[in-house]
Amino acid sequence: MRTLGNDKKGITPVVAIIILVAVAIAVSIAAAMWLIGLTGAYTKTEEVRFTTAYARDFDGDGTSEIRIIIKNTGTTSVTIDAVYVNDVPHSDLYPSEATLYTDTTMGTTLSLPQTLNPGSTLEIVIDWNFQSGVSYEIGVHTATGNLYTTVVTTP
Ligand SMILES: [Ca+2]
Repeated sequence: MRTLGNDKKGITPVVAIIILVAVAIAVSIAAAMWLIGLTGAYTKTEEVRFTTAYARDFDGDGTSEIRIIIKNTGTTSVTIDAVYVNDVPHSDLYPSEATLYTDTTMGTTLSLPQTLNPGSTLEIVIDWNFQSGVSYEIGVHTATGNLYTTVVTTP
């Protein structure tokens, strides 16, 4: 008895195609999830903008303070850990560190770091021995290492 011709125990072509299609779909879904995850990670951008930046003698002592208002215009929360004047952190300025206040009444000092949620703003009044008629580069430094700058000229 020769039964070689009837001895096919392998999968039929139809089953093979179904398995191939199922595997292809599974791989596609996995790839799509991975890409979406990547995109989500990359679209969480940090961005800080100055909505206000100018100098004025707010406390009437004859020297200017610089007032800035910054806004988190990115899609992730941002932590401000220092204010820079001409590339120097406010706590390292010479001959004395700058004092930061929460508003122009200069009654409450502002301590850093401060965390800003997307869309929120932060007002900072910088008190230092700013000279008259000088352009200063004011920067806000974030915990992720970015420095956002603007230039303010004192009156
Ligand atoms: Ca002043």
